[in-house]
Amino acid sequence: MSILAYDLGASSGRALLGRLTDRRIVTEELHRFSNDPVSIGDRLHWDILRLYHEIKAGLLKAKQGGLDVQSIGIDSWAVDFGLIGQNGELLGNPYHYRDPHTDGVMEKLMAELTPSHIFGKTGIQFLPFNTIYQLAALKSANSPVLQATDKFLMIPDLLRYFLTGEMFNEFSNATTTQFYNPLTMSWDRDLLAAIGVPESFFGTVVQPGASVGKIRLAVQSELGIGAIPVIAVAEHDTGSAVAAVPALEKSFAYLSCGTWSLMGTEVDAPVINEISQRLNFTNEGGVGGTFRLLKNIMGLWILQETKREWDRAGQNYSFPELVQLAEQAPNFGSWIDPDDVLFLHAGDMTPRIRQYCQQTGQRVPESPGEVVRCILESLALKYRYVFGMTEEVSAQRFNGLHMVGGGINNELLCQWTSNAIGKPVWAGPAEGSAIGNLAVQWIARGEFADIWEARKVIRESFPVKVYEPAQRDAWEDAYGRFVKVTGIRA
Ligand code: LFR
Repeated sequence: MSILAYDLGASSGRALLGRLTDRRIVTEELHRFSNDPVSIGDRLHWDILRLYHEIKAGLLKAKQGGLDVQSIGIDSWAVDFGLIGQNGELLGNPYHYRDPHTDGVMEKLMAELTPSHIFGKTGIQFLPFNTIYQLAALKSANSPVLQATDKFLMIPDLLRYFLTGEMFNEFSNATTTQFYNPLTMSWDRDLLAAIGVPESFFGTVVQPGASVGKIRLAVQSELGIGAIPVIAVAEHDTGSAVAAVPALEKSFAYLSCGTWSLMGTEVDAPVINEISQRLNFTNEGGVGGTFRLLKNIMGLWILQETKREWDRAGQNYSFPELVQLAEQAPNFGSWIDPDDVLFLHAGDMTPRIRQYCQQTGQRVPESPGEVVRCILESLALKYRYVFGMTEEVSAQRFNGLHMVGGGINNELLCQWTSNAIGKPVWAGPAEGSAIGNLAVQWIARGEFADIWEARKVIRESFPVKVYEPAQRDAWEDAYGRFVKVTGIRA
C-alpha cells in the first residue's frame, strides 16, 4: 500500500512514494523534474501547466509500475497563487514571488496601515512578496485578470483543483498570505478591504489532513487510473518540512534548508507581541494546531543563482565542486548579509556580492572559491544570529539545531552552522517536506495518532547525522566582525 507525496520546490519538484513496513517508513523517488520559472518581458511567472503536467507524469509512472496509490498530497512554496474566472478556468499565469512588481508595495501599505495593525492581525513577518502585497500590486496596476477573478487559489490549491475539480484553501498556506487572521481563524476582512480585494474570492479553509476530493473523471480516463483520494497536507512546504523534524521533545529549534533557510521553533499558538514584531518573526500555521514561529533567511538561493550565472557563462561547476572550491579558499575573507534586499531578485549575483563587499570596506572576493566561501560563511553566521533571536522570541534555550531539507547534503554548511552556533547540528532527513507530506497523509488515514507519533517513526526510519561544533574561538571572533560589517544589529 503506497501513498504519494508531491513536493514542489522553487527549483525542482519530486514525487516521493511512501510505504509503512513494520513501523518503518520506506520511500522511493518515483519522479523528479526541474521547475523553471519563465521570464516574459518584465514579468516572471511559474510554468504552472508544466508543473501540472509533471504531476500527471508521476501518476502515470505509478500506474506503469503497477502501484496501487492509496492517496496523494501536494505541497509547494508559499505566497503564490492562481486566479480563477467565473467559468472555472485559470486566468493568466501565476506570478513568481520574485517578480519585481511588488517592489515598494509593502512599504506603502505599512505606512498606510501601520506595521502593528498588519502584524497584530496576522502574526506574519514582513516580506515584500507576501500575497497581500502581490494582490495590492495587481490592484493598483488595474490588472484585468484581477477584475475578472472569481476565486483565489494558492499554488497547491490550484494543482489540486486541476486534479479534482474541487476548490479549497488549505490552512498552512493561507496563513502565509498575510491576510489570514490566526486569532479569529478566518480571512481578515479589514486587510482585504484595505487592498480592495473582495472576500468572495476566498473559500473554505481546510486543515492539514482534510480529505479534499478524488482524482476527477476526466483525469482518470486521460491517465487510465482510478479515483485516487486527495488529502490536504501541510501544503506549505515549510509546514511539511517541520512536520518531519525528527524531534523527540516538544521544545526544539529547526532549520529547513533549501532555496530558503527557515529557522525557528514550533509553538502551540501564535506569538504576536512586541518582540516577534521587532525581530520580524512569523507565525505560520502548521499541523495539528501548531504554528511555526520562524524567520526567513535568504538561504541557498544566492548560491543557486550564482551557479546559474556561471552556467550561463559556460563555466559549468557542480554544487559539490563549488563547495570544494569554497573549502580550499582562505577563511573569513569577506561576508554579506544574505538578507540584504540586493540579493532578493533573480539575476547575476557575483556583481552584487562584490558591490556589497566593496561598499562595506571588505576584501572583494574574486575567484569562484572565494565567492562561494563568502556565501556559505555568511549563511552560517546569519544562522547564528537568527538562532539567538529564536531563543529570545520563544524565551527558550535549545541544546542543538535540527536541520532538514536538501541543503543538508552540503556537509560543509552543516559543519559551519554547528561551529557558528556552538551547538550540535542534527541533520536529516533531506527529503523533509516530502516526508512530512507523507506523514500527514498517514495521520489522516489513521496510521499515526498524531504528529508526535509520526516524528518518532521518522526518527527511527531515517539516519540523522550529528555535527559537533569545532574551531569555536575563531567562529566567535568571526561572528563579532560579521555583525559589525553587515550592520545587522543596527
Ligand atoms: C520555502 C518557502 C518559504 C516561503 C518561500 C516563498 O520553500 O515556502 O517558507 O517564505 O518559500 O514562498
